[in-house]
Amino acid sequence: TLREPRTVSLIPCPMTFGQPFTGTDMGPELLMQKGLPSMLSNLGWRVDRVPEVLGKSPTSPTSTPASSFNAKNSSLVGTGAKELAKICYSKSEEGRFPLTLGGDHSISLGSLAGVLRSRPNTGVIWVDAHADLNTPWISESGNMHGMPVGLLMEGMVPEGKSVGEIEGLNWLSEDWKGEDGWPAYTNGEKPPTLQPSSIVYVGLRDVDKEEREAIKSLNIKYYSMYDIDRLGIGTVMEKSVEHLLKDDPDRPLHLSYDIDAVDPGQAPATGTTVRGGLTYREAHFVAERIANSGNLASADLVELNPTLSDETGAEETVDLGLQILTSMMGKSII
Ligand code: HAR
Ligand code: MN
Ligand code: MN
Ligand code: MN
Repeated sequence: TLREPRTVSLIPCPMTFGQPFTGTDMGPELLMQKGLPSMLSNLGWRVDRVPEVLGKSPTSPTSTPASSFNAKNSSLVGTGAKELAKICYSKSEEGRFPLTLGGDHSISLGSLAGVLRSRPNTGVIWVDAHADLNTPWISESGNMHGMPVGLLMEGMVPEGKSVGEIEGLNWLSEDWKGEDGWPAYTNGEKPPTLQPSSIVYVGLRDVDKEEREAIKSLNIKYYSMYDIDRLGIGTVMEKSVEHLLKDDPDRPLHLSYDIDAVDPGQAPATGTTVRGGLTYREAHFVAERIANSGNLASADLVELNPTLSDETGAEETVDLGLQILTSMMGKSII
């Protein structure tokens, strides 16, 4: 899937509108300041630095237009996701590795849609305390960082409804007219979707009732913290890779890494901490094992929010984010 020389497109996407807090917009800049581009070139990647996808510091989420759907700030989230989708689509088409730095997790609606349009057989590893499988029809909070998987997943939209009718998401509607960078769906092409069999969850421990029912009824593969305790992270990752690659060993993989998957002791600077998460080593191992598959072709790191902990906690969380990124991009211990 990736072309030589192997090139990573670094895409800063400082979205905050998918959740209630400001501060998630600081993630990309901190990761860049701490040297991410040179770390990646030291690992042998050519680094293509993409300009920030959203404009400067967004205004307060509370000052934005209300959505008639149960999807807060959906125009802003949807428009940002569309811009990100365009970039991830074109970079994928060029054979590059789109690496998106969040921002809250709503941006993965855009990165995944873009990658899936170019590489429809992509398999997804979703590392998160949460399933992010909500839709406006089932969400309790209306926060769109809890919806990126649900909005793309085949079988999650109720009969007679469609994602394309949500404000900001018309670019995912079948009759989208097309614009620069995101053309209309013609010649039988459908808007990008994800099959339930094409995703594996790792690290779940806070799942809403309707999400749980959907995981069971759609038979989505998951390894919760219970499974990690029972099997160990080694077995969990073997099984995860096997699930995604068994029918097509060359399939491209997308890793969506929500820093809140990690235990709050190691990653306190994030908006929705849940105790009992991945240890420091488990957090690395997940990324290392996916890197070792040789199939990783795109990724996101999301939900860093340095304003939500003390200074030491913020620094430790950003440093861990950098470690996870370099691990997924091929850094090994020896
Ligand atoms: N499931 C809850 C909701 O939809 C909480 C989602 C929290 N999401 C994130 N992303 N931090 O994983 O509101
Ligand atoms: Mn998430
Ligand atoms: Mn989460
Ligand atoms: Mn909950």
